[in-house]
Amino acid sequence: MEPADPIADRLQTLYTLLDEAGGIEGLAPLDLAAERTLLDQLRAEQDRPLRVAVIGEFSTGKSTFINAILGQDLLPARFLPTTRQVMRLRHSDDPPKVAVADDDWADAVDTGAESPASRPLTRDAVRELAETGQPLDLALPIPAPWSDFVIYDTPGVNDAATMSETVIFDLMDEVDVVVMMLRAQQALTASESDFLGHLVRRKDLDKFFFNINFCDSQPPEQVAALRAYVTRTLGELRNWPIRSLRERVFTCSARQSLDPVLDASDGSGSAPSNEHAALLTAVHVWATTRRQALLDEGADGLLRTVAESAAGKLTAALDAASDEDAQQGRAIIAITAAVTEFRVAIREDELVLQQRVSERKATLLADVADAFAGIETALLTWVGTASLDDLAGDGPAKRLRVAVEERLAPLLCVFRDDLGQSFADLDQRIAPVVARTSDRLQGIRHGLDVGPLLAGTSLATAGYLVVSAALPWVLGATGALAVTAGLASMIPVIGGAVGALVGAGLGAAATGLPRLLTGIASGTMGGYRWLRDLTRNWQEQRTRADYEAQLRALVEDLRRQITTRLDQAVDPARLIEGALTARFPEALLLEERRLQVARLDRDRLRDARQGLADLRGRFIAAIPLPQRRPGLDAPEDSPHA
Ligand SMILES: Nc1nc2c(ncn2[C@@H]2O[C@H](COP(=O)(O)OP(=O)(O)O)[C@@H](O)[C@H]2O)c(=O)[nH]1
Ligand SMILES: [Mg+2]
Repeated sequence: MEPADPIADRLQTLYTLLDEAGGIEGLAPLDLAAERTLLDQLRAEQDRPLRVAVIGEFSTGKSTFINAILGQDLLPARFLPTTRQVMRLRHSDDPPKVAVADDDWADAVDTGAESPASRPLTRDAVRELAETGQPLDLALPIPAPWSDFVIYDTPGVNDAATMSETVIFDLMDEVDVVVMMLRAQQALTASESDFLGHLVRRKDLDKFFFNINFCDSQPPEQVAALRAYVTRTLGELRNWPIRSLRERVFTCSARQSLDPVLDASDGSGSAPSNEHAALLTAVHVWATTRRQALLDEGADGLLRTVAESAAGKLTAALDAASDEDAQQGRAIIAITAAVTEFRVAIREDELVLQQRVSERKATLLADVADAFAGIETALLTWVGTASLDDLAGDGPAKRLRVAVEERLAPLLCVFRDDLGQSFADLDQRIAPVVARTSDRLQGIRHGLDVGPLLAGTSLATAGYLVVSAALPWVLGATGALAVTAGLASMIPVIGGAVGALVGAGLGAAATGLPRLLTGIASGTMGGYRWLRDLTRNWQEQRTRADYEAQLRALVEDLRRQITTRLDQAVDPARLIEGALTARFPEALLLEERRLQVARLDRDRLRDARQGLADLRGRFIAAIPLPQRRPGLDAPEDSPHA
């Protein structure tokens, strides 16, 4: 026993597989839109309501028959040909509505789409809209089991004015089952036979049921005879086996079926006739069974097509992935070989170029070193000889800059930017040196820093003056004391001599004092001047020397900076790369391609391949037919698995 809805299950499986196949990581998405469309069609076909068309010549009771199914006197039913267009009736739990249908009305029925111009369903509304002659779409509650059906009421097949034959002929193809109404009074008229003759040649009569209407107006034996006649005639017409035709020909009065229902709604009627119920059941069962059989049969083929086609695409993708993988591998080898070959080919050029660049660079660096030596000499010479005023201004900075520019610019015109940066650094660094030196030189120019020396000298002079002034007086006093003592000790000769000496000393002291004082004063002034000049010269020299040292350091710094920049800028490898690129652009392309290939994630590619192989196996397993093509039996057969 099969599961309840095998088609739905298989549909779901295939939808899931298609989803998985569409998004395998690491691989370009598979285009499975066509497969999905097929599944959608199958699902739509499975879900769509069955269709039954009621046909026959006018006034055979078609509308009445449908009204009996609906259980209400809804469709206009008269002896005049009232139904001039096809009317579709479909089940809806919403408030009943009627609308003029668009051209693509079959679609509107399948999707249940509402026409924007729909109106509440009343007999008057139907009558009114019927005047347009356009197909009408009626949505209303249809009693079970007919709620599964879309029911088509049609104009009479012999109603030439409406061109209804064409319409009905087309409709015949679209519906699942047809109920053809015949009239008991004139069953199988000439025109009906003609019509059926057409159908026999062109249409599938298997879906036809016949009802001999108006049987209420005939005695029962006549009804039985009529039925036998119709069955026999139809059998001859189409070579239908009479036995199966018996199950297709009914004798039910539409009027008699409808009236009791209508009456029943008043509470006074009875249920429709057995014959009516038998016809409806036969139509319903046959249509349902037949549709299921067609679906099963078609679904098998369709699901198989989808599964095989998807598996085929997966296989192709699998092959493509393997191919791509192999291709990338080959590309890597080829590119590596090409690059190597290319490098070998240009090796000589490269060496020559490298040699040339290195030589030029060495020359350049030597020239720069010379230039700097010249700059330094010129600058230091100038600092050694310049006046203090010149030194204290911004002369040194200017001179340095001018010297550097004069000597280096012609050498380094190519590296003007690098040079500019070095000069900017230089300006920044020389500024504080110049400022500091200037301050010190200003100090030397305006005053000597000899205060302590002067004070010491003054003190010594004063001491000397005091001592030199006091000495004669001390000597004199000593002489006087000696005279006094000599006189007193009676050594008059000695005393006299001493006294005379003292007296002479005193006299000499008295006369020499002014000259002594003048001599001391001029000696002190001379000493001061000598000391001052000595100190000033010494300080100036020291500052100049310091200045020179700093300038020398600056120049050296600049030299080092420029040399370094030069060294970096004149990089043989870079220059060679540039030159090679210009000469051999394909080398660059090859390198780029090689990088691209190297970036390919091999692992992801392998995972994706594995995923594809698994999925392909499951697709094949989902193919519903038991016998499978040998090549598709199992994923292990895959040469890539
Ligand atoms: N006596 C009788 N009258 C019927 C029967 N079926 C339909 N009629 C009447 O026949 C007329 C035409 O019916 P209608 O349904 O309009 O036929 P249509 O043109 O085929 O749709 C209406 O007046 C119906 O009442 C029936 O079985 N017995
Ligand atoms: Mg009608």
